[in-house]
Amino acid sequence: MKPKYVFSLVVVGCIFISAGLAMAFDVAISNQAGWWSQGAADGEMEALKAAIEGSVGSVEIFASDNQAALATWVKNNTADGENDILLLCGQFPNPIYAPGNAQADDSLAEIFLDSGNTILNTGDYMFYVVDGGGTNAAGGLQTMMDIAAITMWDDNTAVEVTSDGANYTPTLVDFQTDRPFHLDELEGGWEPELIMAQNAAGTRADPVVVVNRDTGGMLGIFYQTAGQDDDPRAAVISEFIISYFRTTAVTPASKLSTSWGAIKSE
Ligand SMILES: [Ca+2]
Ligand SMILES: [Ca+2]
Ligand SMILES: [Ca+2]
Repeated sequence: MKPKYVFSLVVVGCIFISAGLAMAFDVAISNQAGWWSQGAADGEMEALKAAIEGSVGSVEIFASDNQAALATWVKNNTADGENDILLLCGQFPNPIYAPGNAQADDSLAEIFLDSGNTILNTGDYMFYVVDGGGTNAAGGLQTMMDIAAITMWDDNTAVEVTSDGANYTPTLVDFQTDRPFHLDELEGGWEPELIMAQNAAGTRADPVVVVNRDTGGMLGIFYQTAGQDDDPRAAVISEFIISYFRTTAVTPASKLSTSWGAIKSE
């Protein structure tokens, strides 16, 4: 083969790889804030959107008065063959999960999760609060994960950044989380996927992403803290999505062609 054709193939291959990395998944953000101010959530989520645009297939923000459209997004992205991300800001929108845990297994949110998609949360206890009240309480997480006793208690739990956290989310520093994932309460197919910061005993973590090995569904929490508007949510969550999630969690076909150095130098 003539050298110029080889060069052309390399160029086409690189374009294909770039397109594959950029288009592998979509992101929806529900910016209805719980345990931090709506103003801070509006600003941080706009910053997050700007940071990941171009690195993901699409990113859309849904406000609290637009949750019917969010439900449509969830339906459309449930079984499309992509591991898509739904990011919540501390409240669980009622059109995708009936308040009070009335849908034990057939909510739009759980079907989305169990179809191999990802739900992330920042702010209040994951899945606990709906429309300003603790209507779901601890049962929200328990019902979504099908783990009867899992909780997210323990105010002021000190967590230290792990080597993975330093690598994938360089903005993250040691802090105190108020609603950590309890790694020692994971059951069934659930196990840690990426621990970015954890307590000394390794039993509590935030930020962390856990995966269900049976379904491929992932849950992740970032800064489940009380009233801390200044936590660098947009920076850390965007670093996670652009680094770890985009290159490893969704396992694009081009994974073997992708080096960490190449990603970081983009
Ligand atoms: Ca999608
Ligand atoms: Ca999907
Ligand atoms: Ca369930």
